[in-house]
Amino acid sequence: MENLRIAGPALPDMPWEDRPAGSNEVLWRYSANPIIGRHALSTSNSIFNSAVVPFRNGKYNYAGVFRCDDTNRRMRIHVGFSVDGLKWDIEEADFRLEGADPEIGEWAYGYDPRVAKIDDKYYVTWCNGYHGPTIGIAWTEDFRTFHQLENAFLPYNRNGVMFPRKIGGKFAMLSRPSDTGHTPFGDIFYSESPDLCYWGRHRHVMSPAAFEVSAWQCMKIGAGPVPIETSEGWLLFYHGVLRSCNGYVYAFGSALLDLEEPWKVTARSGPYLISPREPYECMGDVPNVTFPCAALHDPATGRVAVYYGCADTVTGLAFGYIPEIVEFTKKNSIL
Ligand code: BMA
Repeated sequence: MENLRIAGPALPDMPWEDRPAGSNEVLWRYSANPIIGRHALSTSNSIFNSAVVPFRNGKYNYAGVFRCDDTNRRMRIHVGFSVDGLKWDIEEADFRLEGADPEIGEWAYGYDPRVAKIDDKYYVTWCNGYHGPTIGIAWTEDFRTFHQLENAFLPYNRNGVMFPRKIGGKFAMLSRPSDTGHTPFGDIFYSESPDLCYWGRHRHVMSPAAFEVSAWQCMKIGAGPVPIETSEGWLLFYHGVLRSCNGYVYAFGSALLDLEEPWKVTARSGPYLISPREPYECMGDVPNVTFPCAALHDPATGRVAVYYGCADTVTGLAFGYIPEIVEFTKKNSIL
């Protein structure tokens, strides 16, 4: 993968730690995980499944939207800023949405946010409560004012993840139709929109894998961070779920999607990249969950830092090289 081209702005100072000596892992965990503890706010029960982007604002170089469940166990989204992408100043008050049609603007709950920068705006998508979970969308330019748009889909839907540029002249999003509960099924679909109000031309992307082929992703799958554009296709990190005798286990792996027709999957990893193993991934409010929602990357060095929720309680970080991950995905593809 020496000649792999990677899109995106330069990020030479992104969070990073070299692969530990003797490790042959494609993605390795940060030695100081978790980077955000459950009690970072005075009211928080847990902070996880959260999204960050490069964003300059005074002394800060990064901004993010964080899933903070409070001690009523209400699911809320809070804004945070960081100098180095590791230590985060998360605001005590949850984020405020403006401008929505009052019929959909009434807040019920929100969780598992993602952020995509498209042109000069940052688009937040999240699982938004509206007679059940669906995909909410809001845009911001300053991480202060968030302008809420129409929900993208009918309930029930989760894991709405936008692409970082228009495709075929349209906004594009991956999502995972689901149910009102702890959905025991789930495929990833692709939808497009000319105006961020009406979404259509829905296309199937991929289903769970056969148990005999890749068990960690045999029950349901869902898109993770905003896909990364490379000359080998969109690099997508996605989570997969296995039902064990002790409940659901959430791991994540990688896939490559066609650049202009992203519902066409060109490679998909059989082995996982990260599966719950460390105490902070295996112990918490929901044991055995590693759930990626964001990635920072630097095109010149190929470095990527993946932010993932751990056991629905805290936030962790894992590092890798995009060319190696692309090669791993192709070499171990189950297609
Ligand atoms: C999913 C979502 C995620 C969560 C996961 C494991 O359905 O609710 O937020 O991390 O379950 O509990």
